Amino acid sequence: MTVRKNQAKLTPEEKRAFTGALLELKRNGTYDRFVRAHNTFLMTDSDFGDRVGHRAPSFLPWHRRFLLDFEAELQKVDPKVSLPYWDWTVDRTPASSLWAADFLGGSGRDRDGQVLDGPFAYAAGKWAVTVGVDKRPYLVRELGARGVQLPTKAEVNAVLAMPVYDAAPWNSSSDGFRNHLEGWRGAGLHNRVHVWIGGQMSSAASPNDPVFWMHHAFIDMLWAEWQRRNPKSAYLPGAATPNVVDLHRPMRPWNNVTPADLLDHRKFYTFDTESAR
Ligand SMILES: [Cu+2]
Repeated sequence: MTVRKNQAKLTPEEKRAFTGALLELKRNGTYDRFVRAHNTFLMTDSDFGDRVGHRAPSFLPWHRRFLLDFEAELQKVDPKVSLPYWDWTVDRTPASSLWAADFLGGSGRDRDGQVLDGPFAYAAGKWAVTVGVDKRPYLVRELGARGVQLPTKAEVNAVLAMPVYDAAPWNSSSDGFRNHLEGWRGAGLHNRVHVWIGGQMSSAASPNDPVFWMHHAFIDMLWAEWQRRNPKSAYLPGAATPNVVDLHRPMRPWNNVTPADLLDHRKFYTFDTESAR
């Protein structure tokens, strides 16, 4: 069974195994298929039309399945690898070990935001950005440069206390747990982290930056934590609703995968925080 660990607790070998598997997926073309898929969905998801990956109740199950597919590819390269999660309420500065040269590398240089250290630096020759919104072939980060802070534990706890999963009109204006976690309302949790990192992470092609997976692994963990704290709350909508995916409707691009199939993460993996329970 896969165990997802806090990135801050990975051993040097675990960090090497994870970044090595990422580089191999990049080399064999698998990685950019995932970037392209995310880009396509983000561009077509719309508040007033069909929406599945974003601005919609299925934001959480869609990304859970997207991460599961990606983790399965990593494990084809190295069966010991799992997706680490990044708890940005704790590791919340550009000085965190996450951004060291032996892991993801750090912020980009002032002139153009280009990341210059770590395994994903352009000059290292293994991480050319090919799917994107502009022509820059290098990974860009501007950690904390846009005047926003990473969300705090208090902001997260306030959202985890919201008992209703989602509500009409089921888009970026909804009042409920999903939309506050996705970050279109309130403190802006998930979206604010993308903005704090900047560069490709604040674009539709956000998976170009490997931190995408660790950020979304934590968002996924917060969904599981919300379920634990709100055991009587259900995924909504429970029945057919225009333009969005209800509990039992299949989610594009998968065949026969519904939100109901993805509600219990323990079918697929556990978190390191759960083993002691
Ligand atoms: Cu995201």
